[in-house]
Amino acid sequence: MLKERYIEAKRRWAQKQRAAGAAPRPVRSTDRLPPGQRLTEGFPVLDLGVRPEIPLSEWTLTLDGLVESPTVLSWEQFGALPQVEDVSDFHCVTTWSKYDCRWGGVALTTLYELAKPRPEARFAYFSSYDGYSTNVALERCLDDDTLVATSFDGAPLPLEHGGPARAIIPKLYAWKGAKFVKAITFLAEDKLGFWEVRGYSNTADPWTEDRYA
Ligand SMILES: Nc1nc2c(c(=O)[nH]1)N[C@H]1C(S)=C(S)[C@@H](COP(=O)(O)O)O[C@H]1N2
Ligand SMILES: [Mo]
Repeated sequence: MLKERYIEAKRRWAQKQRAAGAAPRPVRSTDRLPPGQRLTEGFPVLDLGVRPEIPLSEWTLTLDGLVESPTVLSWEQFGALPQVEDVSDFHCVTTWSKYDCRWGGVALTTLYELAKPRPEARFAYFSSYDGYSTNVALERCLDDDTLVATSFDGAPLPLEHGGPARAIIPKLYAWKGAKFVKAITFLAEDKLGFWEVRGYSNTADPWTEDRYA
């Protein structure tokens, strides 16, 4: 079932890329703002008060856990993977939303294909260089708009927004997107992340105001 979801995500991605070359993106619905959110024009920064500066020569992204091919990617290796761009809306649980964020990087489906999680793996646990972590069920994030992003608006992702690389999972509240991402661990059993152990919702759906557990 995950496999089908994964294939379907790749198919939609190809379709989206093709459409982007030929025609403008379709007009979105007007009820774009999830309940309880307000639109911001700026881009607030939320972190733990730590912004780890990792030289690119020392940066790595580890893909491990229940995978057939445990992988440690250098910055060069990461940059050599197929790169994609996706425009999405960003919803922070503290009630601000930002529209039309243009992220560039590597699709989670590409990393999934590389590491080859075993069928028992149903969760992803993201760990970051600042000690942050967050967890997501694969069926909720193995989609064509989930990226490990290294650019924002066509420029390298700034440190304050999680550079050099961060996860983006647009369909969920933004705390599910780990800034300064260091590892993605595929697990059979769910394991709560930094905010999830502190009372934030495990599922984090902005459309149902699924904010706190
Ligand atoms: N590593 C790390 N990732 C993180 C956080 C953090 O403190 N550390 N904060 C989360 C929260 S609560 C939000 S709302 C978004 C904020 O992203 P931004 O600072 O780019 O707006 O990052 C999420 N990812
Ligand atoms: Mo947040």
